Amino acid sequence: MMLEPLRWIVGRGVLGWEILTRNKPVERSVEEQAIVDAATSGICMYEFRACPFCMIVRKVIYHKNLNIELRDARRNKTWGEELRRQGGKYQTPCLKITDADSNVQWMYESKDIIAYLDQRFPTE
Ligand SMILES: N[C@@H](CCC(=O)N[C@@H](CS)C(=O)NCC(=O)O)C(=O)O
Repeated sequence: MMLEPLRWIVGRGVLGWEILTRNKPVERSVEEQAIVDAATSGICMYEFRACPFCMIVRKVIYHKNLNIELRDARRNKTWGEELRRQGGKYQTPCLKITDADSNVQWMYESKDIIAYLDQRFPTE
């Protein structure tokens, strides 16, 4: 009961910090962005809005200008259950990567996720 207001306050702080400190998105031509969008179409991220680890990954996604669907696993029970059952644990951030053959990989750990995004979508 007391947890919800606290979570809300922390969440506002995290979101405010995220907006103030994130780097602006890289610019691409329409053609280049279409290629990147096609590559990210099979990727989504399970997150909690107030999670600082998620915030760090969101900043990377924003800067790299990646259209990765964000799934709030706390507010949306279906996504929460999906994460727990299919991913293996109720922890965020978690990237769900579906390849062209429909093979699914669940990637936990913010550092691993950022390394993966850096390798697939290098910037600078
Ligand atoms: N080492 C992990 C830590 C992730 C983590 O601790 N996430 C928290 C949210 S900030 C979590 O999912 N806790 C489980 C829960 O709240 O039920 C990372 O860097 O991604």
